[in-house]
Amino acid sequence: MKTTEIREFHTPTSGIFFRAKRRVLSEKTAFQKMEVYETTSHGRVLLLDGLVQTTEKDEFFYHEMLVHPAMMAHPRPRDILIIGGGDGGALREVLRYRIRSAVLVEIDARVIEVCRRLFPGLTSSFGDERVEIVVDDGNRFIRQTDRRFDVILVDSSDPVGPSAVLHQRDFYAALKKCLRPGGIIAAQAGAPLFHLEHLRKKRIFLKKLFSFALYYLGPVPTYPGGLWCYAFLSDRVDPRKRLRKKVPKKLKYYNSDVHHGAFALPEFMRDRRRR
Ligand code: AG3
Repeated sequence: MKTTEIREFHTPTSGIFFRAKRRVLSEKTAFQKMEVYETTSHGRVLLLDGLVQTTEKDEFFYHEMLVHPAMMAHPRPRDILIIGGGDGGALREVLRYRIRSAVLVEIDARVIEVCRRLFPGLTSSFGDERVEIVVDDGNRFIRQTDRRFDVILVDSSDPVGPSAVLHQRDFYAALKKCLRPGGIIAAQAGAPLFHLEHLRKKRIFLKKLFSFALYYLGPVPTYPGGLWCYAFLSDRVDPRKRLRKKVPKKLKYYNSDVHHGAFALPEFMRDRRRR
């Protein structure tokens, strides 16, 4: 059988590879290069600019951990904003709650169109009546909207390319203005093994912006280093407190023990500048 090899380099000399059965799609959108491959081991794999964004096999590790800590810590999340996340995975998790509305702001309409066709397990929620899809630059959207949200999720890619701004101080300062009192932001923050310096700097500005600015961790087997970092940001809610709600049914990764364990940081990631 003819196969194609896909590789993502995590450093100049290491990375991850898949031997794909076939290439399902490869195109240059207005923003980035998008590829989808069919593999035996991981199902369909989506890459943007050569970086693995999602695989059908392990997407739940990431999407559940991006969404549930914030949704569970908030006493009553009603209106939700997702920045990025055009593959629909985060939205699917948000819709497990009794929310009023979810706005998804994705910069690249092609990501949405392609994922709708090729990743039905992720995008089934796009048709839900509570959902509004906006094709726009998230960084622009948050500066011009007067809507306010209870939970904001930042499902960006790495701090290079179109996602770079979504990792900067200015963006978080503007995002904070879109929160209702008591609101929570959860944002993917990168690979502790490879982005430690970036994470350290980011923690400094996040702590100045929010009373609670905490990193938490979860594995994502196909992402660089295998261990992924997320930021939990709020002025009111401490996610380490006991959860007061029932965890949605049928999750594959997240539960309340995982929630609390995720906020325990290994030695190399501890904040030595405790306030
Ligand atoms: N967002 C985070 C992707 C980061 C992957 N980085 C990498 N492979 N170097 C994923 C979007 C999924 N909804």
